[in-house]
Amino acid sequence: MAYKTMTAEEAASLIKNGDNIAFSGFTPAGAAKAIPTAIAERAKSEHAAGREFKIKAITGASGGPSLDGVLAQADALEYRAPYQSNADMRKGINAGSINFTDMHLSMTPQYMNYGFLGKFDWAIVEAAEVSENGEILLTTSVGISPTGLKLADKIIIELNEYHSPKLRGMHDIYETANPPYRREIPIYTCSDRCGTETVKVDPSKIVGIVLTNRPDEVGGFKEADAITTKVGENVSNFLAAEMKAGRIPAEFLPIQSGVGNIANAVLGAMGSNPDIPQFSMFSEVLQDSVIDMLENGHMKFASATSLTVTSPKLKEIYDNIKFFHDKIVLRPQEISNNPELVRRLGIISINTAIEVDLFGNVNSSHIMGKNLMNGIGGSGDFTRSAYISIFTTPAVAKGGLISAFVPLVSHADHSEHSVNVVVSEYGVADLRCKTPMQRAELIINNCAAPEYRDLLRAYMASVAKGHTPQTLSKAYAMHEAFVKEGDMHKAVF
Ligand code: 0RQ
Repeated sequence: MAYKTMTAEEAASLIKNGDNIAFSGFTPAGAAKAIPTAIAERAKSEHAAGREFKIKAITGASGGPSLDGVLAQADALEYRAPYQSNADMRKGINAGSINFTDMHLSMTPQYMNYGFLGKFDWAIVEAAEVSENGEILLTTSVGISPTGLKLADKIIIELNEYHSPKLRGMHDIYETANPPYRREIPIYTCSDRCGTETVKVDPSKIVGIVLTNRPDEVGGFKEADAITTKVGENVSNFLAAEMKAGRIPAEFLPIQSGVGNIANAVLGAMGSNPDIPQFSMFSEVLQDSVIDMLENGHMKFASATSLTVTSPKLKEIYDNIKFFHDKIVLRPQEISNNPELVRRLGIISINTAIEVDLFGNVNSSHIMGKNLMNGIGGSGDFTRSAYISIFTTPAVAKGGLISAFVPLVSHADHSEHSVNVVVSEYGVADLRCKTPMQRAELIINNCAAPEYRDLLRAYMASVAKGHTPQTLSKAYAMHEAFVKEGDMHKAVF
């Protein structure tokens, strides 16, 4: 091998306190694992010796437990962006010990290019192959890796033989130029390719290769329950009706779908709805259900930045790579989530809300206005430019003590101007081109849990009139009732 091989511990010993590191990974897929774990161990021993040791870590989205989990547990993070979904990391962020910026995921590579995230000392990237002339074959995600590899002073590769070199051809690496020299992205259908199979770097920047053999740490899914199944059916029936009404073309439109159990249930319901034709995905994450739908013909093509699939599903893909090669493309997140492409291709976006207010503003990221759950992720990249933007949520949380439908969101991620359709297990509120008053009525009557409808109606009856009726002193009465008495039902209007 043309490069120096080293252990993860040797690699970690090269990192300095305060270094800014771009790690591969978008969700646990393709995330660096061995080196961040060794960095966490190094941090622990430095701390034990009374020395400061923290890094700045930028990834595509969340990382796995061997990245986010270990670094948070070792108190090794000075700064983290743009998304996370790890319990220890969440604790550190909400306690104020980890500085974190919740960021639109398509913007992260741009902010790196613009210098907004500082100079990068390192790119630590998982690869399936590295050639002597510096061609890097990425694994199950692209994320920010091309940008990190380009900008970082030095590179360390985790060469993970768990992943198959058969992945070659599945990636499409393309970077936009910085303004004012930017042209349109030459992608006009979901399956178009405009880039290269590998990321090309200056080989002299690669200071070491760490050999590993580790699967992605992608968790399984809960079986769909009665509520997620109903939400999925409501979305799928709404889309079928839109097509029947001629508002979605007969060849259908590409779908973006978030992560998690509701997203899985929505795709499942779409796959079994006879009125929805074969469709394509133009999304950020491909989960197990997408692979099944490509196999059974419900889905034509899938474009994303990560293959966030369980190990058995990944094996299925590697064993049947010929079939999947012309059905999946993995792009940098700047491209997979690019608003220019979302608008051009007419993407229907489907994401999950934590809470929705009566006027259609959506909170996807915070609990009771203050504590971060995961982050906005790619939901804003797609929502703002979508052909139809949809948000799903169960009508209640915490056994009914919290209503997902509230007078005013306690944190705003997606505004009423970008949110088209809201769906719960009870039904669909189609907010398109409606007034604030009409939106409130639709959300209360169609989506809110029946046990909360009278309370929400009492709020609307009591508020000061205006284009968007609202009484600021009462707008958070339901949240306050939960915070003080543990139950939103106790709000009085
Ligand atoms: O809490 O974990 O303590 O039980 O939030 O909620 O219902 O299990 O649903 O796992 O799909 O997460 C929005 C957080 C939903 C997720 C969110 C509590 C609830 C539970 C989780 P527990 P569920 P999910 C893709 C694109 C980011 C935006 C996005 C998410 C926990 O989907 O992070 O879609 N989305 N990005 O009890 C208090 C409420 C609550 C509440 C739910 N109103 N108040 N707690 N919970 N609603 C991501 C990427 O870009 C990679």
